Amino acid sequence: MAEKLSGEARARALKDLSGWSEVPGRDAIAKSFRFKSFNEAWGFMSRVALAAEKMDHHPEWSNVYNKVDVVLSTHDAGGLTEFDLKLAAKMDVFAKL
Ligand code: H2B
Repeated sequence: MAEKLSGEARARALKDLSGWSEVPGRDAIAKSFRFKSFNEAWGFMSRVALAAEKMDHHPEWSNVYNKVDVVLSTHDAGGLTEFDLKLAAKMDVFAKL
């Protein structure tokens, strides 16, 4: 099972991600993605869904029209792990497509 990130490794990893912030009161990160339309938001979600299934690591998210709010945390570990950082980085790439 993935280890929870802590200390310096955690701080360094968070610094490398842009637009993600720590969730108050929870060992998790969040980002709100905005697109031009529902169609683009859904395209993003479809790409993320395929990557998440492949990784067996899934986002907590909600969608309203062109906005997708995402929270990432590793439930099995009870906090932030390498998997969350990998999925966050993929999401950032997909959001720019
Ligand atoms: N996603 C996330 N975000 N955290 C997990 O701990 C997790 C997951 N565990 N997706 C996976 C599925 C696990 O429940 C299955 C059984 O592999």
